[in-house]
Amino acid sequence: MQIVTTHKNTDFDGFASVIATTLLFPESVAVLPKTLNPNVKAFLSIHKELFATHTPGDVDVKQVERLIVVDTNSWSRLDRMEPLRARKSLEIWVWDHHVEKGSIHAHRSCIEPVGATTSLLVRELKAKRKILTPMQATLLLAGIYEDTGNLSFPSTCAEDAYAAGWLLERKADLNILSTFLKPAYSEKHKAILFKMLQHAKRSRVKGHSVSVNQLSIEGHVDGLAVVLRMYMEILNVDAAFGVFFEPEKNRCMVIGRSQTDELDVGAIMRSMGGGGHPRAGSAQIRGTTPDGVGQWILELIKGHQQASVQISDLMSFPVHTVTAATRMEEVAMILRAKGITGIPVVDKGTIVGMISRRDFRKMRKESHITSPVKAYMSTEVLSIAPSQSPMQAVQLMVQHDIGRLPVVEDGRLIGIITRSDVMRYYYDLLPD
Ligand SMILES: [Mn+2]
Repeated sequence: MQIVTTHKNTDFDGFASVIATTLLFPESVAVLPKTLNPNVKAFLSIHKELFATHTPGDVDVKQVERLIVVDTNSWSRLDRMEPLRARKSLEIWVWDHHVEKGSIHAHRSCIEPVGATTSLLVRELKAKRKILTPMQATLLLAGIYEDTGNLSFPSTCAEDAYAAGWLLERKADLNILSTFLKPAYSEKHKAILFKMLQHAKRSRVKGHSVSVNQLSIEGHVDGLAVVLRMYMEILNVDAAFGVFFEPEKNRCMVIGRSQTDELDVGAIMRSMGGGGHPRAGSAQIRGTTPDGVGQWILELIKGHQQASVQISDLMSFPVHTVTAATRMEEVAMILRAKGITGIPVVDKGTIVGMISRRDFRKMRKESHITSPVKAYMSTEVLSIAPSQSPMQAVQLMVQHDIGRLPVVEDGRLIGIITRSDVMRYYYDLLPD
């Protein structure tokens, strides 16, 4: 006999993974632990006939030749499977997304750090071109959505989104799903936020209002970023940091959020070994006290003030320029050779215009290619100062639908910043 089971207090990812396994290997008997999460229990009470499941009490463990374990890799999290542990002849397969080594030694395993175990099984169902009913697709999508916070937790991978897309194609029903999934902001989150607010402190660091909050939590809690965002908004501070201490693992999960570009949370988190972008970041720190981590954050904010990223750090220079008398054909050659889409027009170091690939469309006749730039350039030129922030550059580019901004200091052109420079800055720094 071949059985498939998952961890106690089964969540949707565990349950969906069990069902996905039975679709992949129809000879598998689905065995669910006695303890199920309340929302899974509610779902099962309505869909019982559609999903054939058994309890560990129903199966004769002696008959089991192959055990498939999904969404966990440790014996202690399984329900009544201990008798199988010592069996030499037992074959074990594992599908899981928790990459820390567990106590189950599998003969065959698929363990990858994706957002939900269900996504790994969906990948196989897809490869084997299995046919799913809308009901099955709905359950599998619930597994992915619950573990990834509707594909929004930082642990979400492309694999999860591919799997979700495939399940939606198979008519997964989002109305049913939202009835059973707990909201991203749950009772647990509410309790954490309440505790944080009880001992909330505000401090003023380098002109910014900042709140660093330390809290012990029991076990890993997903979606703490939602809590931190609410915390920041309620306290109305420029930046908020949550230091969530997990005593049994002796580690701190640090989450930071900022509402100002001058306080670059990503830079602070990178200094702590994590990652992020200017307005959001996180880090995991082991073997330090939460208070120590809090102190460290404040020190870093003090130190990072001068180092917050300015346009001068991102701009390119020297800048290629042309004069108002340069001929359009020459501009075309320069744009092509340099792989750029626009170029400032200068007169004795001062910008007098901007000529871009788009301006070539204004030419009516082929012979105009020999005309001077002056005839086609745009003379209303926006510029930015080297001390301004990347966000200010983005705002100007979006407002005026332009792809590049000359960087001007004391009336002198000192560099150029393009949309891709800014985007690279925002996206390259995002954590894995
Ligand atoms: Mn899971």
